[in-house]
Amino acid sequence: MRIDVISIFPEYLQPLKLSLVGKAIERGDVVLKVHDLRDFTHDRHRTVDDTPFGGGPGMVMKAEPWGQAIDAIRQKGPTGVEPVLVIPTPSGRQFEQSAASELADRPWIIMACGRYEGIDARVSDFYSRHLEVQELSIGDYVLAGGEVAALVIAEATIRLLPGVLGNAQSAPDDSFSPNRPGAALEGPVFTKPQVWRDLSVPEVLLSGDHAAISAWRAAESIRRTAENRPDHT
Ligand code: JEK
Repeated sequence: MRIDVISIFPEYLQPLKLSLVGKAIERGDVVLKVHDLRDFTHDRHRTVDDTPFGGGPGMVMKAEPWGQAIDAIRQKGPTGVEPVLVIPTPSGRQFEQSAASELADRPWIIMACGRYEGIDARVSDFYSRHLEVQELSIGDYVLAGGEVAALVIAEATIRLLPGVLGNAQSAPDDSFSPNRPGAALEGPVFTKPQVWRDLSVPEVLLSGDHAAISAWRAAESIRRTAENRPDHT
């Protein structure tokens, strides 16, 4: 999979070089290119923003640098495959596990990370005529820009790629997982030592009684879901 990220803060995407995602990049399972939007401006001040038509607070990202950047990246990219253009925005469709699964099947993703009050709407409108464009929101809170959302979307997607998760309880199981939206939440987990400070691991987990363990985990799962996600019960 190839991922191109465009941002005025390319350093923001550095965490993708770490851990599981970083290893996927090292192996070549993911080719990640991060681009500085300002490299696609042509004026002395490398301007990327301007005042909003119709008035209102803040600044809006100009369409022109985005068009230059996306066109250049599309031209240089692999031939015969079309990218999906992902635009993180607070007004996007909720990003869910199902969207990560669908993105994981795509050969090429371009992510456009806005700042200020967002990107001139004509960028999304224009590329919608040529590509699949997905405007996505990672949740109901307001970030200062699209970079953190791009990190979230990239990590959730890349961990689903074949071979990226080392262990056997890996990504395909997520579709059956208690953590999928709409299902019960996962219960608590424990490891050694058996007693830490004054706290013991629940006795049932040491019993070797697999039916009892399953029943206990199911009950914990239901209890937590009612407590933390009453909307899922
Ligand atoms: C991309 C710029 C900052 C901040 C205007 C919006 C209602 C008006 C833009 N889940 C998510 N939260 N935030 C983002 C996100 C934020 C972004 C950009 C994504 C580009 N910003 C910004 C305020 C506003 N307000 C909320 C009141 C617009 C995001 C995702 N994905």
